Amino acid sequence: MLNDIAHTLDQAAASASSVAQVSQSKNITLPEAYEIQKLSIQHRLDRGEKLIGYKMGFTSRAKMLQMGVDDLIWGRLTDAMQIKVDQTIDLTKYVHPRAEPEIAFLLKENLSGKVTKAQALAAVEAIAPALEIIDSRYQNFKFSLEDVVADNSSSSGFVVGPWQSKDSNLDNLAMHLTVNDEVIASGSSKDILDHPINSLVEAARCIGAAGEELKAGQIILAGAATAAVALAPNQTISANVANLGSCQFKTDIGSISSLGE
Ligand code: OOG
Ligand code: MG
Repeated sequence: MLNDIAHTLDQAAASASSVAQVSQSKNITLPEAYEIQKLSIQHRLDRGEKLIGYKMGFTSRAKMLQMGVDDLIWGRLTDAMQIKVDQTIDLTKYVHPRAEPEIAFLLKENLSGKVTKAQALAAVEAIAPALEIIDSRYQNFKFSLEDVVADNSSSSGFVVGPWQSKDSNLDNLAMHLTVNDEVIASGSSKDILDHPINSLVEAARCIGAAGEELKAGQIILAGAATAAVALAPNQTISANVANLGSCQFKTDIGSISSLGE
């Protein structure tokens, strides 16, 4: 049964089509939801994609409020999800994409289980401003906690800006999401679990509890500081993090008749 759901969600992502929430027809537990996520991502790995990191979700109040979910979640990142700085994305490859400003960590050591903030930081190679493109495979971008976890926590794409020293100060840095040079959402690095390093501590704990390990060379997204913004054609979307810099991507001019559902 879990395998069937994993297959459906993988196909929905691959074909940019939406499906009904799992919870509408079945009661699944949170551990089952993570199992579905794993099975679903395995389909991608079987097609040749590589696991290159993890993302944390609902690490800020702004995100919890926007989506009506109030527990930390995590998902897997593959190489096919990475979008280059300044790349133009094809909107037909998404169901109803949204972008959100984040901070990324690059690891130089493995990290797993209960670690202190100092241990987490010691495992970091570099820090960067980042953007995540989330795209729920569920109709109307609506889901329960279990639904979104099964759907790889809405993970769809991400952009990582220039890597900066791991010693960069991450306290209370202003974070802005701009669309075509207009600031659409603003927050602070402090909005991410009071400090983004806490997100890395949580990633090590949650992913460790699932029997996996954050690995040297992997990228970990700390979670958005602001609510996500829906994408439309012909946009330039940037995340700007004070002192760390910025990164951006573009959307094509394509038709959006299929966006929304
Ligand atoms: C779930 C993913 C949440 C974040 O940064 O908080 C997330 C969603 O909002 O669809 O990526
Ligand atoms: Mg995110």
